[in-house]
Amino acid sequence: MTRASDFGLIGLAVMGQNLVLNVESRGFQVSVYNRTPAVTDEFVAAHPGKRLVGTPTLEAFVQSLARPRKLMIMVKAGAAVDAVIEQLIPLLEPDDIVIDGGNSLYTDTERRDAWLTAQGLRFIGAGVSGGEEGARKGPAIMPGGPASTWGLMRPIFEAIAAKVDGEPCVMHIGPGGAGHYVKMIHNGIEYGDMQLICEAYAIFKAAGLSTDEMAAVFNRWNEGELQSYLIQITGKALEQRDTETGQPIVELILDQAGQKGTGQWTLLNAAENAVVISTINAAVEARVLSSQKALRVRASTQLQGPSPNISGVDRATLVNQVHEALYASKVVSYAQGLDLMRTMGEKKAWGLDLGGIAAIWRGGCIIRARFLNRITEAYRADPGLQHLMLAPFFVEVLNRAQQPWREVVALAVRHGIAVPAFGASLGYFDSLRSARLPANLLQAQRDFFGAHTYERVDKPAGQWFHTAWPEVIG
Ligand code: 2AM
Repeated sequence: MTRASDFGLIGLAVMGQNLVLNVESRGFQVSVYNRTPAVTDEFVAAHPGKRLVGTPTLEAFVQSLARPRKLMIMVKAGAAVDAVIEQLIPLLEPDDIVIDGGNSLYTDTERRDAWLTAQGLRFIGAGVSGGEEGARKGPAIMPGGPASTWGLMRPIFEAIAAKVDGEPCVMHIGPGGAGHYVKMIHNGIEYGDMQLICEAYAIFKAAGLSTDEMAAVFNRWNEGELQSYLIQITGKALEQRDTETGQPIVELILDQAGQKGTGQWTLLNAAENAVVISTINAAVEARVLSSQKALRVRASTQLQGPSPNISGVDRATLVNQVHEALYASKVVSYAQGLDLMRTMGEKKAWGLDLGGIAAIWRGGCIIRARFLNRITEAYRADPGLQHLMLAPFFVEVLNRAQQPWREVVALAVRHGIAVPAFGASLGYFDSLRSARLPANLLQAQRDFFGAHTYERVDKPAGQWFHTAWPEVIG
């Protein structure tokens, strides 16, 4: 070993390996360690001539790093992260920086932050998005932790992050668990985007479009307002043929979706904070129902509905209407995710820069999309923006889209095509724009059975009333 390494990484699974290669490719020397030493040896041997230092023990790993040490843990989220930290603590020195780059739950990150801070160390919980390819070529990075680490980590983070218009897709998100929290919201939004696209596909399928015709639609959409990585890969996925049968591969894939939990975490957090994220909610639940295939097959023979065939509709009109439904629903979904981030950011005093967060999501990550620029602009124009759906640009989009959006949801409902996320988004839109909701009757019910009292529209706010409701027997 010639000199101390600039950076170290623990955990050489594919994400870890790709991140190491990314960091190294930017001119840094990287030490690597893996619990199973053979993996380290193989990895280093597979990349001759690179500035990689393979270390057989955690002690040797720590000793190989320049101080203050900057080391990233890329092991399975959960107990493994704690196990590694436990082993690291006695080996590290004050001010060393430990980064957890895995998909950790933000409350775990908060706990680890307090734990390492108490040891005189510095902890960064960094959300890293972009999958294996992003890790290698440039992910979006959402680091949370003490501000004192940002200046030290910035050169490495900015060097390895994706770039959009020359700007690196990384910023210091906030203290404590803020980084992993924002990554969690990113994933929730990703669930929403994916489900909305699937609902568009379901409608096209009911209209009789072939997968090639659908691919052409998504490819065209990817040139416009909906341009995004997920629209792009949808077009490509629909074009793909099975090598064995020659059939569109999508039609051969079992309709049973998996999930790793970040969507459910988002839902739990929204419930805790009384924030409505109905689109993301619908998306998570759609995955749950999809996974209950046997139950659905049984129900399909017993529960009746209309034929999902809508092949009689005018295709060009339908495609335009679905475009609007998808765009508007997507706006609602992002607005809800941002609402949750704003609420939590304020509660935790994280000082989240929502416009900045939208900007770093433009590259590297799964939800990267052109329209994120519009979100950034909305927050730049009005940093105190209460709700994305009230930003002038999005008001216009939603007002333009609302009629075709309704047509799509109505058509789907009439023909028994399940569109839970389109429907949830439209329901939210209509609730939000209702100056008066039927909650007056709800308040009457609450007062009726529980004497919960109510305010009146014709009396000043803060005055509470109770009615002597008639007695109900039986
Ligand atoms: P391994 O090669 O020794 O299994 C993904 O599982 C990565 O996390 C792998 O690099 C794996 O190392 C590592 N990993 C999982 N659990 C771990 C633990 N408890 N301690 C250290 N590394 C762990």
